[in-house]
Amino acid sequence: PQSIYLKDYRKPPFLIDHVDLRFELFEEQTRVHSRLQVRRNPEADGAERDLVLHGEDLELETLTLDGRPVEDAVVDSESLRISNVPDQFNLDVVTCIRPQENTRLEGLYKSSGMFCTQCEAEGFRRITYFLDRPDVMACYRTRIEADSEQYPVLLANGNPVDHGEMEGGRHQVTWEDPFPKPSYLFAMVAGDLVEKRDEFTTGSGRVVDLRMYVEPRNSDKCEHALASLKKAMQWDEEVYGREYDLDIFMIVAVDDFNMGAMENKGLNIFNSSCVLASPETATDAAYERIESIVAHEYFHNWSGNRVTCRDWFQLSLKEGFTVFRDNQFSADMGSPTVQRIDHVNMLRTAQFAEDDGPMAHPVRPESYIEIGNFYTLTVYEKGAEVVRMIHTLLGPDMFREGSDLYFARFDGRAVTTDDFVATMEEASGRDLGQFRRWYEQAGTPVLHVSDHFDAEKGVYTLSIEQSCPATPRQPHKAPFHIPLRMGLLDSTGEPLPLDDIGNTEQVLELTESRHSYRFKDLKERPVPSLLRNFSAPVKLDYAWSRDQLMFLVSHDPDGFNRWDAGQKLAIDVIQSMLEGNDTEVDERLIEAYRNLLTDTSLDRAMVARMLALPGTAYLIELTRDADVQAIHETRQRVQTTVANALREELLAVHMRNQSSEPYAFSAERVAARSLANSALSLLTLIGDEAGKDLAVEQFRDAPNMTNRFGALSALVNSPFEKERDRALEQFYVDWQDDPQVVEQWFAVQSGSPWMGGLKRVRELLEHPAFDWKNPNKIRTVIGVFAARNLVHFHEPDGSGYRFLGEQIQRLDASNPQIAAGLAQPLTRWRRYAPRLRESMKSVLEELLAEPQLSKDLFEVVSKSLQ
Ligand code: B3K
Ligand code: ZN
Repeated sequence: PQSIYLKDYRKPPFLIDHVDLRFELFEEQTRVHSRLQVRRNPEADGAERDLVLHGEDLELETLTLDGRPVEDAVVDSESLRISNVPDQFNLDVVTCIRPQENTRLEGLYKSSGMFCTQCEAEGFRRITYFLDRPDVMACYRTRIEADSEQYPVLLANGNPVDHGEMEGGRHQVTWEDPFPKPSYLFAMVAGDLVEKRDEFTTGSGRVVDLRMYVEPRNSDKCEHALASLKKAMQWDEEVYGREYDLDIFMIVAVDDFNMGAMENKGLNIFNSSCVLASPETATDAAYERIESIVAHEYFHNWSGNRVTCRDWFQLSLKEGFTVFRDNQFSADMGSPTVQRIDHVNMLRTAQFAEDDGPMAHPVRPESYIEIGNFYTLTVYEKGAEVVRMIHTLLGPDMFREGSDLYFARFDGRAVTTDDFVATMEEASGRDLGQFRRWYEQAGTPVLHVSDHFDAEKGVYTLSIEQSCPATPRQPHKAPFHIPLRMGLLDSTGEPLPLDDIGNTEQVLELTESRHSYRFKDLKERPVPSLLRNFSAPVKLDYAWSRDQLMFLVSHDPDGFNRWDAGQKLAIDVIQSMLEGNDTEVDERLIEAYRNLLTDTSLDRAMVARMLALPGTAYLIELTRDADVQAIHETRQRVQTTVANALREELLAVHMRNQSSEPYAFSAERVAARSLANSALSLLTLIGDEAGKDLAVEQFRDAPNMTNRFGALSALVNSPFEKERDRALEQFYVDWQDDPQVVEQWFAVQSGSPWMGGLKRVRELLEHPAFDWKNPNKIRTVIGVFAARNLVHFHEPDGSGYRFLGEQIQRLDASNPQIAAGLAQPLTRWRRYAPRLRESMKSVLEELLAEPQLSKDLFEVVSKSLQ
């Protein structure tokens, strides 16, 4: 397979202004008629005589140019070439495809009896021949013909403009999308679906029809998504001045979907698990996920659809910006601090790992073999952090001016991350020249901080040095432009003024390898509070004492840093036990937790976050030659020691946070449920009998899925085997007909270190509810095992790795995108203790030796062995 390079980008030699599609849907095959209005691109870099269209797995039936059959077209497995075409012409193409056999779930495919599409990034070429690249934007008219009874609902982008009965019990609906769009935003759906309606009145007074389409059995699971959508529409008007543009906005839920959701113009398609919810079937976590994904896809209407990407190297232009927007939205809907904590926790655990591994790449990658492999945490999450830093450097008002200018100037165009940054510069007058390195250089920068207090002069000096490790093809890094938000506290916890005006917080802008900052007129040595609210995606290295951390846990005015100080304290305790420097758990940690549990004035959502020890995956990420078993055991020991010491407090917290009110998805209630469930799981973890009884009772009487699943999860992660098995059995009996709930049931088992590891996971693969064609089932059994059940996945005999290798190999033939995604945990092999490392590597080598590897898997495996 060949690499594609950003430096080779050329403007498209031809443009397509209009696309007229007609789909004849049948059970054995689908015929696609396409008429393209093509013209030579006046801005193209060179004059191409031939038109080359993308196309994969298509059967070409007829091809005519301006009404005349084309005889000498050359077709290969990836393209169609027509030589010596005129400057402007109509091309009619008829192709035949087989959606019912499409297991890759790219292009047009079938999922539980309905037809649906997924075209990003390069799926449209599996439907018909096309210039399938985002800088070719066209207006689409789509006519769908199908059996009236089996497929009463026929949807595509835009507005419906015609419909009618046809012969043979068939019907047609025709849709027109007035906005030019790249082919990756094309969508169509045909099925027997129920429609849920709502509406939203925009700021300018237009009434938008909101419609959600689901299978009849899911008709009571739409309310939350529709409510989230309306909140998102309102928010985008208020915060970004962005109004919706079409008369209809549609959401469709499908069970078989490779990722979370897709922002097709006017017709968003969602993975059922990211959109369907009712209090009985979905946990609070699912409610939160749905709210943010619905918003994310909606926000793409401007950041992605109206203004799109020139080429796939610019993916973060739409994804980084849209993740930043959905993070801001979630912060506004609930607690900003809690939202930030959850997000940074994920970023530090998973994106930092990616940035430190063989697949590390810049936010704007320079090359790829398969673009499907670049929908990464770096492009999405680090990309969002980069936009957040621009927001921090410019301030909210300038940032808004910049985004207004960006949307106005580039509306209807396909642009680059550089266009985005240049617009921000222009609006603010700030120079972001050096800042652009965040898009170009991979790797997580490290800040080494040291300090000095001159008691006589009352001067405190902070010295900060930045560096960034080498990453593939980038041995040397130039300094980044890093905004470091900080403050200083005196010994009573009061914030100290940092300048003459009396500001107690500052954003230091680091641009050089070394800086030192002096703070004057201090009576005593201050305690520094650094990188507040995680103002940059960097690792911060400063030798905190445990007393300083304890102090920050209770005094830092920055909520994020209070949480982070607690995490650092716990990490220090766990690490020094691991290294043999400490034999017992530091009493201070237990006291910190005791305060959290007894102080009822604290925000409960925060307390739940603070109670959680740093995850095993994050601890691994902080360790060279990681010995997973030792890390897991030590963490577990700290956890059980704390829980044993605080048994009474945990029982009291569980009791205090019960409610008899009907389910409400409010920040307040979510926080109470999350705290009660955290307390319960700590109690069952230590084998506490009272905790067990509470869990059994909560499982039995739970009025909603959050409580029920919380109890199930507490039992599954405990020594109470009998109660656990009973609960698991009951849960399945109750919910076997609901795929989203069964997925939860799979995940709680495959992710639990208590459930017999690989043996159990193999049993789940044999379970009647498991389905090799359904990505959610694959992810919740195989993916969750490898990502969360770390002691068993990293079994020293290598059995976990071999298991994963087998499944990846099996899946590569049917769904390469999913197979390549599952291989991620293996790519981190260099991080582990020698014995683990060697067996991970040999699994990768075996995969690489396979003769029929997909492009997707080849790229991941070969790059991780380099
Ligand atoms: N843009 C899609 C992701 C498409 C992934 C293609 N492999 C969803 C999103 O980010 O909103
Ligand atoms: Zn997105």
